[in-house]
Amino acid sequence: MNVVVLTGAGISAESGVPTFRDADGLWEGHRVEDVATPEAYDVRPSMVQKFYDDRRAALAGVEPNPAHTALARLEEILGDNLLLVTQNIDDLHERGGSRHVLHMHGQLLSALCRGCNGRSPWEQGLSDFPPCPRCGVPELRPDVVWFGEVPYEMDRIQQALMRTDLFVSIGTSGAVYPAAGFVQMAKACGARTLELNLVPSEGTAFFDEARHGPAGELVPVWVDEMMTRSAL
Ligand code: BV8
Ligand code: ZN
Repeated sequence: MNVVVLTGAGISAESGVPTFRDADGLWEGHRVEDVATPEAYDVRPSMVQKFYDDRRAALAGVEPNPAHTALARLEEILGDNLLLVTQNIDDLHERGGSRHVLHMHGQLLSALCRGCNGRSPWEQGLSDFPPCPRCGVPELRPDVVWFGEVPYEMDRIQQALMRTDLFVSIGTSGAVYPAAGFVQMAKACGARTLELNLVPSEGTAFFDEARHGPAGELVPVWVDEMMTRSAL
């Protein structure tokens, strides 16, 4: 059985990582949509760098929760038949044991060089504009996909959605495209669709089944159900 799982900020909420819609999506009084853009970075690079430096530093203080570790158990069983796509830029799926995670919106622990376009693992701050480890140019930006930029590995995601048997969306509001459109793509190609979210998302009507509650409770229960199904 082929399964595609899409996760959003809600899966990390119980780990203490604030979601975008908490406090109605504000960070230090700025709307996230106004900070997470190339324009904001061009006009006020230090403000945008600080937004990501703060979030990168906060990773040290959070731990994966049972939803992350349950998905790692599912990967043990399904192997390559599971594609885990996350919109999150934290490393909680990896720290929860998942070995193959597709970060369609990039990740905090990576830096992208505007000089050579190279990407390098990065744990420190970027506000002091350190030299790129690959080309030496001091042009490192957060390796995240901003509004108006193209998400990573869209071809691979679309290929997987077209042939999957099951599409499961966990902890996402369905507010941002193209991720919010994945359920329709999967459904159009014959997949069953399941939403696991605290409350009905904006796209909840597209799902065959929706369960509402905290991911830390819903995801382990769902993974246990998957384990007992012989059809895996
Ligand atoms: C693109 C990285 C072209 C950076 C992010 C008008 C109409 C439609 C679309 C557009 C439009 N104008 C512009 C667009 C396109 C735009 C877009 O969709 N804008 C929105 C605002 C309308 N999209 C883009 O620009 C994208 N690029 O379109 O390029 C293209 C298209 C297709 C193919 C090729 C090219 C790029 C968007 C990426 C932006 N970067 N993140 C960073 O992190 O700082 S977006 C960011 O917000 C997240 O990554 C995520 O994707 C998004 C939404 O966040 P969620 O993860 O859903 O979190 P949210 O807080 O919203 O919801 C949390 C949910 O969890 C809630 O439902 C809550 O109930 C639930 N929850 C809470 N606690 C729990 C829980 N669930 C379970 N358990 C809990 N405990
Ligand atoms: Zn470089």
